[in-house]
Amino acid sequence: MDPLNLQEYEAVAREVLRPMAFDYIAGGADDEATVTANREAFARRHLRYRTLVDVSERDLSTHLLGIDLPHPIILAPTAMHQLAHPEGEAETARGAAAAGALLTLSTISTVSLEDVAAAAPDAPRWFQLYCYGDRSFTELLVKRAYESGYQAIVVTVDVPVLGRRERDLRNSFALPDGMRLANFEQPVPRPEGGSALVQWTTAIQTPALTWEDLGWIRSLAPLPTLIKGIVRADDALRAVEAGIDGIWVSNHGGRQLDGAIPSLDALPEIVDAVGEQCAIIVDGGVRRGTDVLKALALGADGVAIGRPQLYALAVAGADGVRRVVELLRDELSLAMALAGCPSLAEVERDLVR
Ligand code: FNR
Ligand code: LAC
Repeated sequence: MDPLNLQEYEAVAREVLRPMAFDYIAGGADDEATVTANREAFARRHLRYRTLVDVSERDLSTHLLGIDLPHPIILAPTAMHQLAHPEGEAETARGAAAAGALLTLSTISTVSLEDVAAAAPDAPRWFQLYCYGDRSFTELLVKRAYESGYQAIVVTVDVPVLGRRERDLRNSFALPDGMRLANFEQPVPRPEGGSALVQWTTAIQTPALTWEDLGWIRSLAPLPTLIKGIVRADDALRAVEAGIDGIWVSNHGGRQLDGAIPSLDALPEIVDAVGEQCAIIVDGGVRRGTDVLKALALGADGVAIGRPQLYALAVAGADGVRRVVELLRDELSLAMALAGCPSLAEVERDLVR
């Protein structure tokens, strides 16, 4: 029988993925406490459903930064999809397109941003940007994304340096032979012990990015800009004052600062601070339609999944990616029916306690 939910996709993926690949995807920083805390934040919240509402029809459609979407479930940027499938991010893009899910492509993809765009040319897509010490290369990346039809730039700001992933250290994580970061010319060197990703990030990513650089980043293309990795209202306010169009509330799936506040717990204060002025995305531990409903009720406009897309890709390629989005979408629709919410407009904060 096909996996019935996102957790069952993880269980099957554990069997089909090489241990180093599974550990890289599943892993988090240090004790992985925030990986667990992200899930627990959803479990701690309960739904106060309404009754006697006509829910014979449910409308899950939404609008995100100029894009009409059939539902608010989006794919978070995740690196190196060829670890899970030989077609990598192109296969993911086909699955996302089939499920009507907006795809956010990582800078460190194993299929070039141009080839991912070509795999699903009419599908909604954003480009996630890591800023590099070489500013001209960063500018070129954004220019390439704009010219390839990416509809927003998502600047990730919670990786000034890479978190300490002990699974990767134990496995001496490296890209398998023949695999490369396709948006770059230079190969990722094989580490002499330790994680190749730490060495790559240390070598070319910049820990010196500051608020003063946002103006430069926004000037690189006439696209909406989102900031990903925000967990504080004061940072969100500062971003909006700097002209940012969207806040992506995230602790990187617990892969960066272990002990970070769970994304769902960070969400309400950020919504109160800037929810009326910009789009709000949240990710971290979303595995059920009821999780999506809770995140929407607490003020998110879009709810993103990270690890599940890779597990599904490993298990069944594009069909797997399509399936996990559809599973989540259908679970959300059912949850909305049972909560007395025929559309997203009725999904408000008092639904959750
Ligand atoms: C990520 N994430 C991430 N984020 C980002 O901005 N750029 C990236 O390249 C990556 N790469 C990446 C790889 C893998 C294997 C994972 C699991 C995660 C973080 C990702 O966008 C998202 O914030 C979390 O994955 C969300 O949590 P869940 O859904 O994985 O629990
Ligand atoms: C990670 C980086 C690549 O979480 O974002 O693995």
